[in-house]
Amino acid sequence: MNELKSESAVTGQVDVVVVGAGIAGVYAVHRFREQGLTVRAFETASGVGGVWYWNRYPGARCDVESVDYSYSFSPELEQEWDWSEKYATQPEILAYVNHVADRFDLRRDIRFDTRVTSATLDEGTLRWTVRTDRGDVVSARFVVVAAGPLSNANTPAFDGLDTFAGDVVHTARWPHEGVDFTGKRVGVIGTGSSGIQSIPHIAEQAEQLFVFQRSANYSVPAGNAPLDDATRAEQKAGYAERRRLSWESGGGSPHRAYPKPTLETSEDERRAAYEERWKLGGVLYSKTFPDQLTDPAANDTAREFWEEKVRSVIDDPATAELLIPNDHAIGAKRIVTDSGYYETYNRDNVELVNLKVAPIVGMDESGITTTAAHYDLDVIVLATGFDAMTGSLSKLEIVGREGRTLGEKWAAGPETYLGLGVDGFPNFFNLTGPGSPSVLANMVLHSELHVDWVADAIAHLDARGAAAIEATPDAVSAWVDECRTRAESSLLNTANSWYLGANIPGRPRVFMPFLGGFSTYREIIAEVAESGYKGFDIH
Ligand code: N01
Repeated sequence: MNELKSESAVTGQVDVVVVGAGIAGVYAVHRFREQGLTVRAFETASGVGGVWYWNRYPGARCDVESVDYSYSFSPELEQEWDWSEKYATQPEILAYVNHVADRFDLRRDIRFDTRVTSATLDEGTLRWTVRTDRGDVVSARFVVVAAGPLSNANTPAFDGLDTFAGDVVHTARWPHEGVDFTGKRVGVIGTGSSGIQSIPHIAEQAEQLFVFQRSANYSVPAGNAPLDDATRAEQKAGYAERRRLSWESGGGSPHRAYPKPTLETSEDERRAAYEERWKLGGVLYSKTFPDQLTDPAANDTAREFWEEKVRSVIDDPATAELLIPNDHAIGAKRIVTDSGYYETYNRDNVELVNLKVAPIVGMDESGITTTAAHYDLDVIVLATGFDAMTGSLSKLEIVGREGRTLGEKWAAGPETYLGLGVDGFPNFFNLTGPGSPSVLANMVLHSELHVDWVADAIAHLDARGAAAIEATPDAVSAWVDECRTRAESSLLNTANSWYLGANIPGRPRVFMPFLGGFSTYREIIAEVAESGYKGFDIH
C-alpha cells in the first residue's frame, strides 16, 4: 500500500475500507487495527472530526454534556483530557478528535481530501472494489461507511441564489477563516439548531439581522457553565458509573426520566421536575417524563411549561407569538439547545421575518424577495440543514449483488437489519444510520457500539474461516416492521422533521432511526451476536 500522504493513487488490498474520519471513522481505524486488521480510511475533509470539522459557525456547541460526549474505549484518554465547559464548543470537540487521532497514531491510515465515489461487490470473491475521486482503487473484504447521518448539507433550490452579489455561507460548510459580520446586513434562513445557535452571535456583530423563519422550533437554554477543577475531578472519578448508566439508558447519557408518568404527578411535582430538567439544559427536556413523547396530554404539560418560560424573556408579544411553534409536539423535532436565542429578538437590530405568511420568492443581486417585501443584504447565511441519514450514502455508488445499487434498493426508504446489514450487500456496514438509534442517542457511544459489533462480527468470521456475513431478506423485512411499529406509537412520527426525510423534496416519508432506545437496541444486537448472528447468513 502506498504512503497515504502521497499524491499518487492508492492501490492494493486491505481487510477494511472505512469511509469517513469523523467520530465513528476515527474509532473504527483504531479498533480494527487493534484487532490485527489492515485498514484504509478515506476522508473528504482535510482533517478528522466529521461534523465538528465542517460546522464551524459561531455558537456551534454540542447538546450532550462534554463528559458524556467523549470516547469510553480508553480509561487513560478519559483521565488525561480536560473539558473546559459543561457543553463543549465545536473548536474544543475538534481539538479532542485531533488529539485522539494523534494519541493513537491514526492519521497514517487515513487519506484526507479524498472522496469515495463507489464500492462495487465482486460476487465471485466477495471482495469490494472501492474507488475515490483521486483515482485510488482499493480491494477490501469489508466496507464500513462512517459518513455520518448529518453530513450532507442541504441547500434548497432558491431561484436566483447564484445571482446574489454578496457572500452566501452555509452553516455546515462554514469558512475556516470565519465570517466578519461587522457593519453588515445579514439574512439567516432557517431556525433549526444551526440557525438558533448562530443567530445570537451574528446579531451581536451585524448592523442588521433578518431571520427568515418558516417553522418555529422549540429551544431550551443550554445552561452551559465552565467546568472547574473540582467538578472535573469528580467527573473523572465517577466515569465508570457514569458510563454504566449511559450504556443502560434510552439515549446514551446517564440521566434518567422521572420515575412516574407525567399525569400521575401533582402539578407542583411536575413543575419541579421540569424546572430541574430546564436547569440541566437542552435536549433532555423532551425526556423529563417517560411518556412525554408518546402521550399528547403529557406532552402538552411540557409544552405549556416551555411556553411560559420562553414568553417571559421576549419583550414583544407579537414576536413571541411567531416564535412559539403551533405545528408539532415539543420534542417531536429535535429540541434545540441555545444560549440567549429568544432574548436576541429584544435587540433593535434583529427582525423576524415570517415565511409562513410571505414565503421566499427568490434572490437577486441585492438580497432576498418574499411575497411581501424585498430585503437588501450583504450576507446570506443558509442554516437550512441536511439531507439527513441517507444523504451522504446516496452520493456513493454502492453496487451489491446482481449489479443492484443501494440507492435502487432503498428507493422507497432505507431497509436494514439492525441498521447494520442489508440483504444483497455482504460485508457492507453502515454505522449509526437508519435502522439504529442513530441521532437519537449520544453519537460517540453509539459509534463505539457499532464499531465494536462490526469488529466482533469480523472476528467471528475469521475464527470460522468464513468469507462473509450477509443479512437475510426475512431479517431485514422483520426489522423494518419492528422499526415502523415502534415509530407509530411515538409523537416523533408526527412532525415534518428530517428524521422522516420530510425536509427534502422527493424523499420517501419513513421514520429512519430505531425508536426503541439505546440500551434496548444494544441488548438486541448483543443477543444477535451471542446467538451466532441469527438473521445473518455466514458463508
Ligand atoms: O437543520 P434543520 P439544522 N425555505 O433541518 C429551514 C443537529 N445539530 O442544521 O422547519 C425556508 O433542523 C427549515 O424550515 P422548516 C441536530 O440534530 C445539532 O439546524 O423545514 N426555510 C429549518 O428551520 C439538528 O436537529 C447541533 O420549515 C428553509 C431550517 O432551515 C440537526 O443537526 C447543532 C428551507 C433547517 O433546520 C439539523 O439542524 C446543529 C427553505 N427552502 C445541528 N429549507 C447541536 O446543538 C429549510 N429551511 C449539537
